[in-house]
Amino acid sequence: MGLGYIGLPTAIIAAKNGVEVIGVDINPSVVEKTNRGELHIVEPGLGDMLADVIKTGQLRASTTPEVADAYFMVVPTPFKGDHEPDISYIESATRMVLPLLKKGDLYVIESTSPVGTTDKMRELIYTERPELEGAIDIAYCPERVLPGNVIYELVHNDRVIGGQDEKATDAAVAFYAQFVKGTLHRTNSRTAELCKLTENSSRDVQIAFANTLSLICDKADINVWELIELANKHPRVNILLPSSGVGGHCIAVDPYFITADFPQESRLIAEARRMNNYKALWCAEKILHTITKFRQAEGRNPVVALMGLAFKPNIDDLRESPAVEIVMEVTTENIGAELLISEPYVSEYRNLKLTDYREAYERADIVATLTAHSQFKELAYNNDKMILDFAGVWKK
Ligand code: SAJ
Repeated sequence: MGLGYIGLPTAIIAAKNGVEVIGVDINPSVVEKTNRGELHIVEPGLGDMLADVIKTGQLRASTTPEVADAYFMVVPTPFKGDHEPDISYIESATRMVLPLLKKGDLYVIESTSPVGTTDKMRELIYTERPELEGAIDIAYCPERVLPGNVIYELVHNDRVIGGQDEKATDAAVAFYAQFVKGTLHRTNSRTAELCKLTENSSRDVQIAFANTLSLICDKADINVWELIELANKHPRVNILLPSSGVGGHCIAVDPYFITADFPQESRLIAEARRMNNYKALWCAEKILHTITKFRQAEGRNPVVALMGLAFKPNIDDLRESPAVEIVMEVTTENIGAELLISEPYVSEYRNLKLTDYREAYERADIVATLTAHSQFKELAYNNDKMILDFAGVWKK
């Protein structure tokens, strides 16, 4: 259930390893495209694999589920209200398969979820189908793949598998063992749920520390990239990299699944979220301030290149992107400067006029790097320009 950035690659790789898979998505165009063997997402190397498993019939897509032996919930968990986790997609996907469930089936949630979600779905299943009480193997197994490296990580990353009981964990382990070469770590569903949230929250906290350093270094006129490189020479120090902020549907989202349920206990996690959100705002203010400084110094409006819209390098994903937030803020507040926005991975975005990154860089007086795409690193660093290298393209 769910043929998105995680569901589709998982369906394809399971099918490639001999599992007969029915991929279900409520979006008819996703289903049609998938059945034509065409990818609706950008992920290196996945297109050929899809074409193969569609041709062999090992995978077929549909808008409605069919009777099976195992059911996987790989649907979004967005927010509702003020960063409240919304598990309604998991619930509605579960309700779609409820009538099909039979004794001995496996039911797994892969969607990132607040602690206790699997318990809630267990209760829903057995309330609606009391005759099945205790006869379904119910487990939670979060995905851990990095967009851009999904095919490798889906097979080689270790997985955490948490059943509602030992038998359910066994059944889930047996399923993933068909295509996962990484170690399958056994636990219970609540621990597995919090483990996923912990992984992404720990990264968010570490990035918040790096972004904090970048603000300190800006004020102290110290090169933050050099500072971190030197500090990481210490055997027990491993600082991540500052950036224009934290985006995507994972690191910028999952910590709220902890802070919403444990507000008192998770203040450090909440503060890190605030820090990484603030970094995007700080970058926008820095750009606007630099425009004013240029105008005062040169007596004319500058040409400003805003480099990148994606939430991280070398992908086309703009979800929760700090770069987009910065561009929108600067576009709104800017008076007079000519803004050249470039994003090599998308041809259009909202009503923004996009400029080729080489032309934007060439023409610009002020250059702000918002995403560290590899293409940008081919551009020679030019001291005649006012460069705000938030994304660390040149690390100068
Ligand atoms: N970022 C920094 N500094 C860094 C590393 C990343 O600012 O040193 C920023 C990126 O620019 C981006 C954001 O953090 O805006 C997230 O990028 P990412 O590459 O750290 O992670 P995601 O969101 O693409 O994928 C994460 C991964 N989680 C961890 O590494 C703990 C991935 O393994 C998960 O499967 C994925 O979230 C998910 O789906 O949860």
